[in-house]
Amino acid sequence: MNSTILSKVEQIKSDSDYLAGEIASQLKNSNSFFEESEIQLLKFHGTYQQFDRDTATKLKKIGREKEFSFMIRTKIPGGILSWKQYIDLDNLSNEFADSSLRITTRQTFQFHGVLKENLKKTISNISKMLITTYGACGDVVRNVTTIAAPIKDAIHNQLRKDALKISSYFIPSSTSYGQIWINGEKYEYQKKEKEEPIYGKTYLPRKFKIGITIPEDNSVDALTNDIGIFLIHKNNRVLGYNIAIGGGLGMTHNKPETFPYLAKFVLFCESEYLLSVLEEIIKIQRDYGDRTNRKHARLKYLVAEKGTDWFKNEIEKKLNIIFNKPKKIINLKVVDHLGWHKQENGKWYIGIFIPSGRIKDQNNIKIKSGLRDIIKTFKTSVILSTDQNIFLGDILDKDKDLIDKILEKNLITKKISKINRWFLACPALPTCGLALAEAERVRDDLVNRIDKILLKHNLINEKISIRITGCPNGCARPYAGDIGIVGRTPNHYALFTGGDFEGTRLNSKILDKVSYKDLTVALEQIFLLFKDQKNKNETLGDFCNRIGKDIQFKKIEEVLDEKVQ
Ligand code: SRM
Ligand code: SF4
Repeated sequence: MNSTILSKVEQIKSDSDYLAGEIASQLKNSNSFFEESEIQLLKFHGTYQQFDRDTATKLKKIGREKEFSFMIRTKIPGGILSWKQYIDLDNLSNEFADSSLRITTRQTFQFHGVLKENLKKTISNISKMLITTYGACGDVVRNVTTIAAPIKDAIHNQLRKDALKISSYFIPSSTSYGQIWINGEKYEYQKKEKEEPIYGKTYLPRKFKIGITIPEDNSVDALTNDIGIFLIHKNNRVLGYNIAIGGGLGMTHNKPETFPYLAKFVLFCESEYLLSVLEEIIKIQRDYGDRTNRKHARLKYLVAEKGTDWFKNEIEKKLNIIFNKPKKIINLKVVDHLGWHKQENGKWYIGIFIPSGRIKDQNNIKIKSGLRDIIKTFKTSVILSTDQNIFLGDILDKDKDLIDKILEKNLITKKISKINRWFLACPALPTCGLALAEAERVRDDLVNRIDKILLKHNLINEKISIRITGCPNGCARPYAGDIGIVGRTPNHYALFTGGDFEGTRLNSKILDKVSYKDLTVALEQIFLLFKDQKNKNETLGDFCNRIGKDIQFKKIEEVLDEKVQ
């Protein structure tokens, strides 16, 4: 650690009386915003204060206040909802938000555009649906992710059970949430009530993420989590869990001491020890994580600096158990679950593609109305996925055609290009306060441009994962895809290539700053190199990783007028 002065957020947490702060009183005043300390505390309660970045500069010029509103993030472990919960959330988004529901890359829903006067009503209504927003953000364990496809075999059932169990185990204990949003306005921490037995008074040094999956399906990008869990099984029986630690993607441009990192395998444990192993890892991060510098506070820095053997020893010492080394995992895979699939007992599920996870009606494409119609009529189960799509399950054979007709009527796309299928984009502008460039709003245009290039060069059938974010924080996991496009300055992006489709290798930067216009010109050159020089069955990510940065850079430099970096 460079300094011993705690970061500002540490003081705010410490003074907050277990996350209460002055939220309750500030909720009642007539301001359209909260004060700085409360903004930080509100995150633990699942909400971010934002403002419309499209209008902010203009309003400032005429001396008017920014247009503040709130993003509310729910916590939906494994992305699993009942049909009724879905319909209630849909209603709520019409009543209090900007009428969109946004599926996040951690398989939950966000509401955008909620005004302060409606914040309490929205959160308390969500809780009436038996859904919480507590711990959806903040320095605690966030939404626990797992495979979304509602496959009902013993192993997938177990994954879902584990995700729920882990999520409830690590939910904060402080009663401030209930008292502020649900029962009453007055918050008084009562000593006799549960304190935070795991987190302590200042919670964790930073956000903490857990994902659980099986080696046969890494569609959840498990290694990008602080803890990535791989359930190991044989003959439909759970043998135990491989635990990987220290994944995380956020970094800052031009600050090499910040970096994306994939989780490293540390140990194998049997089922009975899963929760205690997770708890010990979290407590190690609680006690050793850097609380002086939030850009160095994630578990990944501790793992990179201390190594996995140190972690294994610490966990073993605390639990007084010697654990085996992780089981060998050969080749992770990513399964495509979109479209119709048999579920069980003659029932079906369908995975439906939602661009950027944005559920809304726009012109004659009526994603929101169409989904609502299907879910309400057929009372399907609903599951959100970490690639921002939605799954509807428990569908009878006789209803399949009717559902297809509703999808068609509302122009909800079933046939999409491969690039579109795997293309992720974070929200970025206008809601995200950290965005440096556009992401979600340029997604469809970029997909179209790339598709055209691939078609021209006969590469349209290549399976390539491309992910764009408006800044280097990595919310759509850009560094874990074949290609990452990362906002740099307005209208400019850094370009990363050479990751893999399975999420086991990070990509690396080949261009530091390229304009949006030249981005596709640069990508075309990489596709041409790939076409001419790839080995049989080689994927784009593997190819770029093999040839390295210099060859790609040189090829791009030849065709771009503007000097690239
Ligand atoms: Fe994220 C901050 C959106 C998944 C890394 N993320 C933000 C904020 C809250 C901006 C802010 O702090 O003011 C964004 C809100 C924008 C908006 O208008 O909605 C935001 N993150 C998102 C979502 C909605 C992106 C999406 O396309 O769905 C995802 C919500 C997930 C959820 O339901 O919990 C989202 N964020 C991620 C992921 C991917 C993942 O978890 O699988 C990452 C990379 C993995 C990781 O954590 O390292 C990610 N978000 C960040 C970071 C960088 C953290 C770091 O260690 O440096 C920030 C900034 C921060 O924490 O300081 C951030
Ligand atoms: Fe905002 Fe950056 Fe995350 Fe995109 S990657 S949502 S721009 S913080």
